[in-house]
Amino acid sequence: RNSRVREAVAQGRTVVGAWVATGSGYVAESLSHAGYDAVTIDLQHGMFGFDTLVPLLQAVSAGPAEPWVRVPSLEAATIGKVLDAGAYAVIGPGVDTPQQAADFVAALRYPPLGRRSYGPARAALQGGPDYLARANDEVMGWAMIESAPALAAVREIAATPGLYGLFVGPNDLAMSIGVEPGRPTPEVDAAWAEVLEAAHSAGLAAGSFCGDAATARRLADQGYDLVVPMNDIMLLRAAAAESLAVVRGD
Ligand code: 3PY
Ligand code: MG
Repeated sequence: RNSRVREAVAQGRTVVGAWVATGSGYVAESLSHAGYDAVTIDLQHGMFGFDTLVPLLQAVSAGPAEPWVRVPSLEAATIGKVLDAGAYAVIGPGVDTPQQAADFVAALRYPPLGRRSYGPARAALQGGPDYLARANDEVMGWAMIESAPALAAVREIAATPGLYGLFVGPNDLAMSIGVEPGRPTPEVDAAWAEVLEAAHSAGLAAGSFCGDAATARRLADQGYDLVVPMNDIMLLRAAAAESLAVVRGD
């Protein structure tokens, strides 16, 4: 089937993503049913290995959200494998140079546009009999902008043919530019504005991970097309802290 997220972004709606770091199929399934547009399985910082990926994608596909994956690195073999496993979008961490962006896109696309190897496996089950014909146009590649060099090259990275969007990793970005991660700072605010501008002037979508819902709301109001307010364990911890505070009254 076609990507509904692509259609929503094309219509100017901000899409909201969930993010799975726990490796629990039950959590992935529940988040898919919770109203998010996409659920990203995080193979970079998630507490599970590659063999858990397929059941997690199946769990997401049991609900209405689109199954996405953040890969652990920009290695082409892993990117090809998560696409074969059925990811509609791949979020590539640490895209710091235009060359890395070009290699990332090449890994996402079949020849003649790229170097993805044939073997669509689960992707063809989900995508249908015309998957091969549509894959190069449908698969979304999000390049993560999360370092000072990436920020310095953001316009050249945004000019990469075939890239779908830029996705900010605010924590790595904060550390790279020398400010404390995990809380809003003027430096990261300025970077968010810069990435948004670079993405939109190149015709790309702009997305970001966010440490809390209020930040996600703020970025959506600024024009971000995709916001991811927290991962599953952050949501659970926040709800646990809130519950304990009510119960204990402290
Ligand atoms: C970051 O903030 O660096 C991220 O990669 C978000 O997951
Ligand atoms: Mg990061």
